[in-house]
Amino acid sequence: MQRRKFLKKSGLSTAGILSAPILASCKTEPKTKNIVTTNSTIKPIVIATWNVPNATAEAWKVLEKKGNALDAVEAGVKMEEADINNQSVGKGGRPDRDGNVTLDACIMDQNGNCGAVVYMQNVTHAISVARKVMEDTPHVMLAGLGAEKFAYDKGFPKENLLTEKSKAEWSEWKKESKYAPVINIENHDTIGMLAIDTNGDISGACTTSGMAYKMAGRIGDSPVIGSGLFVDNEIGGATATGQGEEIVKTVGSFLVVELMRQGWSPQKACEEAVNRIIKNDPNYKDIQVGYIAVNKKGETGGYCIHPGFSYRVYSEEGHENITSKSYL
Ligand code: SD4
Repeated sequence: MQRRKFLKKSGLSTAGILSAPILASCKTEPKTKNIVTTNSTIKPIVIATWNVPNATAEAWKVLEKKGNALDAVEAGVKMEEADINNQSVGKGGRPDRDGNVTLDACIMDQNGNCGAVVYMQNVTHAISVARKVMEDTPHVMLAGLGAEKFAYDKGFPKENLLTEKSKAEWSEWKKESKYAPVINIENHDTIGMLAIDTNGDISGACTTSGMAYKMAGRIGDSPVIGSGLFVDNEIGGATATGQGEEIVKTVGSFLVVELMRQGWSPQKACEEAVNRIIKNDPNYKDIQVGYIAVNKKGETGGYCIHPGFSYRVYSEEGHENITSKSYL
């Protein structure tokens, strides 16, 4: 698989969400609703962006013991944060252009509570700090030094997140210093995860070190509730990977969930969210964005611009990596 295609910055204008004319123009607008009112159909499930078998297996361990979806997604994505071979998340992540590894993460539970950290350095488990923000503060989002100090206050250890491998690659990159994000840079990238537990409750988590060699201070979609992740326990959840700027401009994960609220399947909702990006950006061939979604019935979907994206599903029916359909 070709993993290294260079991207360009795009001039996407801000896209409106859920405006009546746009929805009215959608030929596949469905007639049915996805809201489930009984628990007879509840089947636990976990899905995650990219082929991350260790992460989904860890989340499943929580679900099969009848643990809750929030604990499952936290435990799942922590596997990737701790894996120094995953250079897009947590420890071992690629740095910004100044050589600093800065992490973004958010988490959302079945009650609509959420927490996030952005631009946080020196702490591996950004997702757990985000959860602490959600549970132990009156706020939703902490940034930079404030997030880091909060993490230490909560007992998280200070660690050097820049591995020799990522440092060496950065030193090489500095020779030309050309910011050119790479499509499908690995087969495991930013991890977004959604789970439904045995009570039928849905939670989600999303964590990343962001785009490699980004400007200092840059924040993508991943820690932004509604962009990188959104959960509505009545409807379902969605999460994203890829070029965050495009996802933020279309409030992508919120859009997917709102489309499911109107009866769209997770698959069709992900497709429409990608279509919104494509419609507004003539340079769409130069960017990658992928969405995954699950609805309250446990149906899943995924869609992306470029081939090469996949998502991992773990349920009672098995554990598999699904190649996402793509626009191109
Ligand atoms: C970001 N969405 O920071 C993340 C990066 C990513 O594939 O997903 N890369 O924009």
